[in-house]
Amino acid sequence: MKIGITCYPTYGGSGIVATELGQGLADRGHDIHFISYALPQRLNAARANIQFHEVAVTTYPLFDHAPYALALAAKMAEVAAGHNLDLLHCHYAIPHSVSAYLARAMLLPRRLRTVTTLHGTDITLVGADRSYLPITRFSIEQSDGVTAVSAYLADATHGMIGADREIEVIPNFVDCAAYAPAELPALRSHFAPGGEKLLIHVSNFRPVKRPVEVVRIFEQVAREIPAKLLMVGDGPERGRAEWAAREAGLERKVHFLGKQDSIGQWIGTSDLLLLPSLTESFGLVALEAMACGVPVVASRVGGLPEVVTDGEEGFLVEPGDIPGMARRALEILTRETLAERMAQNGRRKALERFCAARIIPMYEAHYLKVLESA
Ligand code: GMT
Repeated sequence: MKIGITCYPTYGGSGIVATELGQGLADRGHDIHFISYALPQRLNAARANIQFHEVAVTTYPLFDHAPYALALAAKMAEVAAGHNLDLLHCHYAIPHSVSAYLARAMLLPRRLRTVTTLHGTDITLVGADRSYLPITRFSIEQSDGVTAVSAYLADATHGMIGADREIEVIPNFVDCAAYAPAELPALRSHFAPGGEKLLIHVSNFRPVKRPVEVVRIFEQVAREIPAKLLMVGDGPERGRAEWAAREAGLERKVHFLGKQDSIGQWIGTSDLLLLPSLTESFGLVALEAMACGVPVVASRVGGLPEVVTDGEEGFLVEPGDIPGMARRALEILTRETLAERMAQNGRRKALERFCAARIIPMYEAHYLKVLESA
């Protein structure tokens, strides 16, 4: 198949999933065309059957806001016609699927198919600003195929736009070879020279990720046992989280590392992942930790219970319950057999249910279904 993929190319789960999907599909012989305003962050392998098409947005004194959705639609139509694409796969309804709808209309009577994958913020964005509801509903209804990364998100979408639209749940996945139990001794000895336990948080530091709570949870853990915290990523709440660490006198124990590559190596070197988010449609980083054999303490919200089973690969705690999360973290960090069992459970579950090799064929089957439909 010849497939166009549009995603947000930045640091975030949806861009990672879209990029890994494109690379996996290319490995399986498909021609992949990424269409976006920047090269997706994890697009790393040179392959003859992967191309990138940059969307340049013209600025003009009349425009207060550059019309990205229109520039994207024009580029989608150009690439689809020039490379004879079978379908466009959009990660996020807003604005990508609206652009794909326009591109498809521009190319009529040729029938270009469109698939939309919902990652979550499409729906929370609508929740926060109802003026987006009609266009979000429209773009989802008009897509030839729609997938969601968790049953929770599919249900939430049905709750918002009505139950008629078929939404296939295709969970996120992980490269089980790149994310595997392995620790980097140089990292471990640098950050935990005295044998301290290493906790890690990885996110884009949006308010929904609750990075300040991560620091507060760690503060309670570090009162009981020797421990260090690695904060990986960057975003709007980083300053507040750094301030919270300083205020608590933890500046020598909490390391803010900013955006990093090779996330699997950072996670694999750690003893526990903290993810106290207010909501997560899936929580890709929890899956990455499980694949690395690292237990997770996360909020019991959204799609996270579809990834982490409480008591099996980690613990789920009510969002905002800082003492509860600290207690669960301490339980794992002080009971070696429990930690080992959770590590093994996580790796096994990732291998059995969430490896790329298992999930990518589900997208292929979805595409075929869409192409065969009238
Ligand atoms: O959570 C974010 O801020 C980033 C966002 C994204 O665009 O990557 O994440 C969403 O999509 C991920 C990939 O499907 C999911 O793993 C995250 O749970 C989801 N974030 C939220 O629902 C808050």
